[in-house]
Amino acid sequence: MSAPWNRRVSTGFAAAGAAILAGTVFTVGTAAAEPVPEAGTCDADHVCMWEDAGYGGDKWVNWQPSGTGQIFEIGGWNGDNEISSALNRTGYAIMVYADDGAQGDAFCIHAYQPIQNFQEVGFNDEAESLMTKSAC
Ligand SMILES: [Ca+2]
Ligand SMILES: [Ca+2]
Repeated sequence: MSAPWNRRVSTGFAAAGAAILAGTVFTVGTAAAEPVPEAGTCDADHVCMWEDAGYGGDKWVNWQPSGTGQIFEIGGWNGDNEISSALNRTGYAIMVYADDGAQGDAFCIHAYQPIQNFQEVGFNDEAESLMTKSAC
């Protein structure tokens, strides 16, 4: 699920989300947006998450953690409550939380486990933050 303004955020107006909602879309564009990686691929030692099942749509998470207990904050306008698939190419377990700051309901992805569709594990469009652990 993705609102139309999310598409625009992904293509160059990341810092202008509030302005987009306020209706002044194309006058505030000073922030450089990061390039959107190709959907469906994930580099070794990275955790990647997408808005659609089957590793499709916008890729909102592309994280290379370096230890346990590290938190990745999914962006409020860039992925919160949208994640529907994940590839964990790290040796860490990845706790996926329903709230910011590694809070709320959680689901644990094992090391190197792919989640093709979060609907199948009851956590679709829920993720707002992540944390590495040594094991589930
Ligand atoms: Ca989704
Ligand atoms: Ca978040």
